[in-house]
Amino acid sequence: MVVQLDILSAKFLQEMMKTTANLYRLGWDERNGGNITYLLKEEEISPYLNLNHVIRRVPIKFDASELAGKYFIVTGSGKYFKNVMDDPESNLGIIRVTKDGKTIEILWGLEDNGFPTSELPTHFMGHIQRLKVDPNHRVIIHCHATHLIGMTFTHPLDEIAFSKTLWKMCTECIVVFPEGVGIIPWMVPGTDSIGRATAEKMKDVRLVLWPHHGIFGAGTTMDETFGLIETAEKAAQVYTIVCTQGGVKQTITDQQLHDLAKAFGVVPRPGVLELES
Ligand code: 2HA
Ligand code: ZN
Repeated sequence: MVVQLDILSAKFLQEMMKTTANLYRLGWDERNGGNITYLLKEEEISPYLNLNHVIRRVPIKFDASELAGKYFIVTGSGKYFKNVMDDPESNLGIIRVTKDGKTIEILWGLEDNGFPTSELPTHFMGHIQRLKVDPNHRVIIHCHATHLIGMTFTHPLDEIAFSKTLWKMCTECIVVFPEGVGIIPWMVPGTDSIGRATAEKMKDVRLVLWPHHGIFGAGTTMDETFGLIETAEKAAQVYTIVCTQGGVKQTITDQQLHDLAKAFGVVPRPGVLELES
């Protein structure tokens, strides 16, 4: 007899529960805002689930064949991050992409006929793109980070200018996201088009801003991806405070940002900083 362990004790499930709770606590995922997808290895899931037992099949509208056979734990469409901790089986799901990339198989969760996140096209297209850049990239988080959204009303939506402002607000920023942030135009969420536009940006960056909506972050682990968003959001919060205090009187200079990048062995996105003196 095969003994299956309690899936609620699985590290990946605990990470999903804690991260959704943190995002809610921080006020970045009101109501059903936000979504997370986390690429899992078969050997991470197999101690907990019979992988031959498909609960439900859900067709998808876009081609996910590049992710054929891959497993993800995802947040559910219309679900509230606030509720994940108390009822993970309804609010989260473990899914597998079929060989033809046209259907997903639900292996656990999404009880009461739930569906994966409405932003599945953006997440899947993002994973396809990030895996090409770095095969260890497994996590994509979307949230409604408050101060970053605020900045999309008050700051020019130019990637170079936006990245530079964020870098200058907190010393750590250039070290954490030396490639800067990507920004797409305002678009209707939940569509394949916004997925394609976001994934296109993800060729070069791990952070993509959706003006007047929120941010997407991609990374290798839940901690790293959450930390990436947290760092950018902190810089946006400092920017907000700086503006309300009357604006910048002094800041980190471009030369100091070059020095930081050198000290930490990162290469800043070309075109943001003035050339070294
Ligand atoms: O899941 O955040 O962008 C709700 C959203 C859509
Ligand atoms: Zn959203």
